Amino acid sequence: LQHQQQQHIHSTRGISARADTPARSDKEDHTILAQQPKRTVYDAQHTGRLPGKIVQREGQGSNSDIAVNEAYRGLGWTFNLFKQKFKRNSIDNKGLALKASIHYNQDYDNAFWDDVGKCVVFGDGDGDYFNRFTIALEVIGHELTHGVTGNEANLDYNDQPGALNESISDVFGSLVKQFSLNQSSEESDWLIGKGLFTSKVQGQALRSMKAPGTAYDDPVLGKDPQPASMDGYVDTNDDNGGVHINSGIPNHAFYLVASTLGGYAWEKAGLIWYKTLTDPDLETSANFSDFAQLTIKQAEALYGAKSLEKQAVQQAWETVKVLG
Ligand code: ASN
Ligand code: ZN
Repeated sequence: LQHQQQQHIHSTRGISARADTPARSDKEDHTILAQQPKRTVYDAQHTGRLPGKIVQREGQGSNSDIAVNEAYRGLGWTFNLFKQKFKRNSIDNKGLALKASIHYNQDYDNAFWDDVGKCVVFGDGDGDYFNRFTIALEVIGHELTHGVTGNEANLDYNDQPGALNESISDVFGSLVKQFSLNQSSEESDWLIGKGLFTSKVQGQALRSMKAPGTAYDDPVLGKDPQPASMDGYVDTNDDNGGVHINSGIPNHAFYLVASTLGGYAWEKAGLIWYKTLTDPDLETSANFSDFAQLTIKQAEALYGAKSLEKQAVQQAWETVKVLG
């Protein structure tokens, strides 16, 4: 893991705490610093049997299979974002060992979180339209975040709560990528699944948080169906009620907050979303409006009732027409 620098300042001049941060005890600092990922990568060897054969353990050197290295690295960056920016110790906040399985099935055009095996699973793609799914770091972050959501709000995987569940995975997936590249909101492409399509596809990614509905437009795959506001909300029985479609709406709200506030998206927008995800008031059946109200509550708790941060959150949900 390359990105080990800490926001942790022990002053040599005898000044113990920074003015903008509440002092943490040395014991708490030590507990967080000591947390390390425990990663294992498995190879399903083009079968549907999970997790498969162990091909990489924590601390082992690099592997000759690029998918092994991509998966291992993705587990590490996801662990580090949650640890360093949100003080979360792995998926369950109790140091869960991270497992990834690659080469799942044949020509498999997807990746998923296996909640029974507590493992992220990646297909190789068909090679015709889709490349291997480990190619996009934000996809690895997306799938692992399904594990986090399952341990927290556990949002129902259909209709609006399902689209929120999907959106939260896109939000933290994108943050993992931005964190790995040390990118600000302005520098980020806000794409999910960049590099997954082969060159024959007319499209740059699976989804765009910045411009939902514009990620691809291909003669065979069709057009990106995502709306950017409630005006385009898609009522459908497909895809568990359009969970990967209507997620464009909360995705765009997050993008608007992050780009209004500027700088690193994990610092403010990400923290507000993380506090909301872990808020006991976020129910499994929450709809967009419920979630929006809680983000405003968390922005106020973090930054104050009259803060620019709270105003940005309120405005974003109004722009996407979730709030009136
Ligand atoms: N890649 C998808 C997701 O994480 C997998 C699925 O829909 N089951 O949402
Ligand atoms: Zn998902």
